[in-house]
Amino acid sequence: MTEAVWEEFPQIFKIDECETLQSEVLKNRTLIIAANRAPVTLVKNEDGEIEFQRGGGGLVTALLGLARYVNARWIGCSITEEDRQWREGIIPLENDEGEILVSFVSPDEESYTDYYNVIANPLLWFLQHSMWDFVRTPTFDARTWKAWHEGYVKVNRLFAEAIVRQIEAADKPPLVMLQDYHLYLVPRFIRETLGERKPYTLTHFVHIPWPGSEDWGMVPPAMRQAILQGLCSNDLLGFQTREDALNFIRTCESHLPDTEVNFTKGVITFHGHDTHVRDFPISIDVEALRELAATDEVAEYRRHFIERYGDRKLIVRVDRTEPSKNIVRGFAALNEMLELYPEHCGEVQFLALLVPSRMEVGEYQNYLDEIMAAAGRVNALHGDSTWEPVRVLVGEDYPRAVAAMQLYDILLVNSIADGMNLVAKEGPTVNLKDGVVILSERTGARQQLAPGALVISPCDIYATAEAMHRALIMPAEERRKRAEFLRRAVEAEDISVWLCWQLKTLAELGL
Ligand code: GDG
Repeated sequence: MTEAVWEEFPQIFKIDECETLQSEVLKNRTLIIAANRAPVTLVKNEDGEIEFQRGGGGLVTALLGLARYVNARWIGCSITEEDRQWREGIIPLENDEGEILVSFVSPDEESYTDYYNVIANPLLWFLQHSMWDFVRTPTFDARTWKAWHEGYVKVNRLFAEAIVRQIEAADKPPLVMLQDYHLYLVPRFIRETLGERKPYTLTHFVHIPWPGSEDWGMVPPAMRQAILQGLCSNDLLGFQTREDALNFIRTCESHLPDTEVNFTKGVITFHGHDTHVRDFPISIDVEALRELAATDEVAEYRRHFIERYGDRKLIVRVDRTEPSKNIVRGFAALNEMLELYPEHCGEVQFLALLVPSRMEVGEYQNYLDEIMAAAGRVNALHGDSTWEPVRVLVGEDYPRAVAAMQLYDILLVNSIADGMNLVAKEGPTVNLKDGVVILSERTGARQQLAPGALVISPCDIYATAEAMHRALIMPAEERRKRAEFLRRAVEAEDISVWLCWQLKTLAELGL
């Protein structure tokens, strides 16, 4: 890594430039955000009063931040019975950030299950994370087609109807910002209903990878074309990386008849409508994360970790228990590293902080079992009465995850495929030890972080083991430079930049 490489990270947008952009672009608009999840869920407290619970994460924070500049609405699926009954209302935001109108779409339970647990996850998620095993999966049987029509299509229609209502009620030209793979059909349904009756702009951001057109070739044409036509009804379509954007254009060229594509300009023309395709790498809220990292709660976890593992080198991973995160191969790599370099036995501690995910889906239940078995195997092979090489902590506890990220010597991010992977950006932002990041080349994060990380191919257990060893013996100066590169790269492009690029692109394209 040369000095010159990390001079290439100027601050892309200054904070005030970002604020001007947001207020300029949004001042004459109505903003409508739609995502599977609303930014809040409602629950009844012990006294029977309704309370709002705000969703975590940078995306909610960044999008809610827009409510300072504009009349904003957010449409999401109801989760609780209270959401369902409440249906719609204004929610005040913290710290004078304005207020937002939240509306819940409430499909019946069976439609929701078909939409979410049969089509979106696992079918689309598995396809887009290259997790199909074509000899056995996927199969599109009568059950799948029922789930498509009576689940995915139906729920997408409900979203479109709710958005159309908001567009029709809006007093300024609406900007609709759709999020992710749950809502691929929504843009087309909106256009079919509204036509040119009112001016509005549709944007859609896909948070997960977009695989090559051959993979989409395994999806039956009716389903595949509905998805592509849906997405080609947007004005601006965003992906995490340039490669995802190019894959999308190629997929349309191969599988959407009557389409014109322009790779250089990033434009797809379908039935006379232009969709501009770009990459907007998402990021984290650096300031908010650092504030959390400075709390007593995180400090308490940090003290606990230091007390327990302080004399060992820490290899940390933080993930949902999700097959695409490649957790089992991560343990196999530790095993291989301990076999190749036994001098690290007793000297390292692998800490896996895992958040249970989609436990209602069979593949995910099995994967958790595989994770526990793989960890147990490494412990049985290499551990003794004084040392257990792998510790798996299962549960949701973000402050604990942040404390672990502050203390890693190595952060392992070895996803089979990952839209971005925010942990790879959070780690270097809070880490206190010039820790090394081992990063899968199939994460979106590698587009910005590759020069500072040790980049590996996710199925290459040997290379991952070698990278662990290299990180463990890396001279302090190289660790410092790499860690600084990563920190600066994330600071230069945090979550506000993700939003600003989208707004700037809309302004430049006159949308
Ligand atoms: C999808 C895409 C893309 C960790 N432990 C807890 C907890 N976390 C936080 C992490 C991180 C977030 O959850 C997970 O984000 P990732 O990006 O790593 O992964 P996905 O959940 O798969 O996210 C991904 C992202 O969308 C954004 O576009 O980057 O590629 O798959 O911030 O630190 N959060 C809570 N409790 C924990 O215990 N609440």
